Amino acid sequence: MQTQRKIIHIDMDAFYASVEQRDFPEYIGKPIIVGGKPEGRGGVVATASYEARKFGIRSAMPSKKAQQLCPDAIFVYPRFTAYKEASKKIREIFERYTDLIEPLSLDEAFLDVTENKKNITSAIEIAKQIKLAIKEELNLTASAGVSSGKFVAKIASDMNKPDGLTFIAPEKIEEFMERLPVEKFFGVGKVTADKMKGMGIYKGIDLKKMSEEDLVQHFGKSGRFYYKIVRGIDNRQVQPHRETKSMGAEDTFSEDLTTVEAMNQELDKIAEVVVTRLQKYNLKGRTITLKIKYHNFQQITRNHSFNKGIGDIETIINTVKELLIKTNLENKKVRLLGISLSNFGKIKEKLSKIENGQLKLVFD
Ligand code: TTP
Ligand code: MG
Repeated sequence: MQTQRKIIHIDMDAFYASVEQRDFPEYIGKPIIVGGKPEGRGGVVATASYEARKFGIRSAMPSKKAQQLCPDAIFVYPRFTAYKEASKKIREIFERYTDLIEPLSLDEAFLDVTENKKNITSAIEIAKQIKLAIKEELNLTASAGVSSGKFVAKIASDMNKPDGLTFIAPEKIEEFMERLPVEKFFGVGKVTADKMKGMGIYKGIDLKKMSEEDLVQHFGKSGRFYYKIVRGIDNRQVQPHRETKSMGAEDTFSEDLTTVEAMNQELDKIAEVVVTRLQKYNLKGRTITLKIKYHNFQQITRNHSFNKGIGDIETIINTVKELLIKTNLENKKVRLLGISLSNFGKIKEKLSKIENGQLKLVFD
């Protein structure tokens, strides 16, 4: 019999904002917004302290809007060097327990502690110790999710934030998934969640009623994944050496698109999702790729490369729309559109180059 895996997902609480509050005690207890300033053309919120979140402020929101919601909020520019330093120290704490660590961004990682360097049998105990070490040594708090698969561990870490520790026992996973609202499914963006709701799918239990073929027909490859995950099947390994090669989003439509206007509208929505993801992982890509799947399942991709990293929504939207118009759209019915960025290169530490109140990431 295969032993039940023990997976921990750790995610730091209000990461950038917490580092700022730690390093500048005058910010403690105050609504802090890390990101671009609201003046001028205006930047966006990278993250906000929990005090600021009470006003409805969220990541990726325009800073101008955040200021309207909370006029007393204090805006601070990101200090990536400090976040990288904290991220490195968190990793050193993880390494006391296991080398099977898969970082997803500066502030989150999966750990496989089925076998661990301290021979501790309880993954909950390890999660407790890691949280304590982060608090004592770094003066920061983290939330942890513990389960037997990556998907549920990741959802669990978000359930009792901040400073949470949530364990979902393997025998409870299926029931947990049945009750889970679709928008909480990791990887299901707002667009897909809305589409699911339009089909009467609100929770895992509704997804479970669909056949695998139906799910694939409506959601493409992801459909197969949903079919498995809702049944608690998640054997994906913790991959310590995974590198992000491309990042994007795509959507399969409930009705095929036949006009350029409709396609452009969908591209606007998909681009928004892509940009939010890029921001979260601090990435800019030199290559933008448009994927089109026609109603007969024939698929094409078109791409365009730049000599610098791209992460802004305008360039992405303009590029994919140009790529789209250059394809032959005559009598074509489109069932899926996707946008991805790749060719990330190394992000230089020169991150404080500020133009028009917005922070720019610079590539080597
Ligand atoms: P998150 O873990 O998503 O957010 P968080 O740590 O600030 O808050 P939470 O307690 O809910 O986990 O992202 C980690 C960091 O990544 C965040 O502190 C700032 C950055 N980030 C962006 O720059 N842009 C984004 O859109 C998001 C979501 C995050
Ligand atoms: Mg976090």
